[in-house]
Amino acid sequence: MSSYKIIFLGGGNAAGYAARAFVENCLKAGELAIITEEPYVAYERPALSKGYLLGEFGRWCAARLPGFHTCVGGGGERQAPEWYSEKGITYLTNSRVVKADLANKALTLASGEVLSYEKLIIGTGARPTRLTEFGVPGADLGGLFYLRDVKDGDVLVAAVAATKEAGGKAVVIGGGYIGMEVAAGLSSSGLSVTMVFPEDRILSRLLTPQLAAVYERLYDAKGIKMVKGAKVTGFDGVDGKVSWRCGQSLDAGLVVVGVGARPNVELFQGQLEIAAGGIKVDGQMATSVPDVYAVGDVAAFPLTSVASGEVSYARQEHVTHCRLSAAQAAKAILGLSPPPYDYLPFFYSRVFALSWVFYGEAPADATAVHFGDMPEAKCFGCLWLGAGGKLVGAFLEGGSADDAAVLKAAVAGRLTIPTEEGGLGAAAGSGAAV
Ligand code: NAD
Ligand code: ISD
Repeated sequence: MSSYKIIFLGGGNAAGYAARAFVENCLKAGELAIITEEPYVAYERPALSKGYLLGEFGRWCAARLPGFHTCVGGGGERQAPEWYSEKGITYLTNSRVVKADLANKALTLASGEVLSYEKLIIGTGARPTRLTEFGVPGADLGGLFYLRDVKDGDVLVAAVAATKEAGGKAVVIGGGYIGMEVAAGLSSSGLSVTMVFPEDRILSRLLTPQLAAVYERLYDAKGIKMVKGAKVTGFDGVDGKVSWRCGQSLDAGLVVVGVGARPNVELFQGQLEIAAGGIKVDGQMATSVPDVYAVGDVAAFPLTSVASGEVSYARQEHVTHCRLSAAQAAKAILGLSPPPYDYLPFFYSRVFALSWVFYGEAPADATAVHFGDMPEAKCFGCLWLGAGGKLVGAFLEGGSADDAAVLKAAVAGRLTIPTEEGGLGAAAGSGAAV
């Protein structure tokens, strides 16, 4: 049995950032092992739904490993496999953990090998929700693709190339982050894309109708069709193609599904407290079992609502949280007693030539105040004002890093914006863009 002072279970973004934090804080050679079922050391996952899909079409700028190993996305060193060996970190790739015995501090690999630890960090992430889980007929056919890891990305890039030879039609199911980014990627690769999603607008959990309209205009100009308010009701396979039904029946060479993600908690069921579908942790990322920590997509941590000030356990499926929570757990394990994890929700995306950031919350009952040159789709955004004119969320398309930093600080500082006559809130009430 091999023994380690610290084991990080999972090889996603968080693993690379935890390793970086351990090294920065004087980790000794031989103390850390990282276990992943993937064949690669940690990489910046956001690239997969953005630069990776530019594949054949834009090879000069397509993201490919080793180019996007962590921590290049967070402004750090590119940690290729040699980085880990130089630091004395054991990185077990192609290694699936099939049993986690937290009481005995032991992990069993699919090979039968057992590893023991003094401290464990769980960063098992999330997996795509499958349409088979909803019992959609034909959802298990070839021709349907999901996107979560490099293997998925490679399969998809190959399918894009094959589809271009065979009609060039693609369908994207889901109007969320994957749907929006993948549709742009497939379209940029030369495919004719139709998006199908149940909501009345793209990325409806964040974008106001006004913001969504700008992106929808762009997608329309790129030839991307949208079937809104609809769910696919089934698939039929014909000659390697997929025929999908949604009121009508249409053919496509390839279908990409992005209908959400589920946290990977199964190994720990009955052993750890669960909250919000994830592993419950405190402000040090410590779970309900001593010496076991959880970070990234799988962790449900105490999050203070910007709007209400209330604290509740929440998961955040975003790379910034992966990075910060991983560093937090590393510091806690090293006895550095970091202040309780204080996270401001953040999301960003890039589609075609556009690029946006969002800080805070976008509650339905807040007043949304739009600003900027939305018709030109250049620099514009939205502020969400809660009770008393308190700024609870801010969206910015096309601004500079300094602009984004100002908005972030304003949301983090719960800036109050006058809502009396002539103020921003009044402008919003009148429906004006300011
Ligand atoms: P999502 O939650 O963003 O979007 C899911 C979409 O699928 C929604 O439009 C939803 O209504 C739709 N949907 C749900 N069930 C459906 C069904 N039965 N039929 C048709 N549509 C259905 O999830 P996602 O886009 O799949 O993203 C997965 C994960 O990856 C998330 O954690 C996301 O945060 C992350 N991600 C983030 C970014 C980013 O932050 N820029 C980019 C890519 C992925
Ligand atoms: O920013 C992102 C992005 O593009 C993702 O895929 O965050 C997600 C992470 O992978 C989820 O942690």
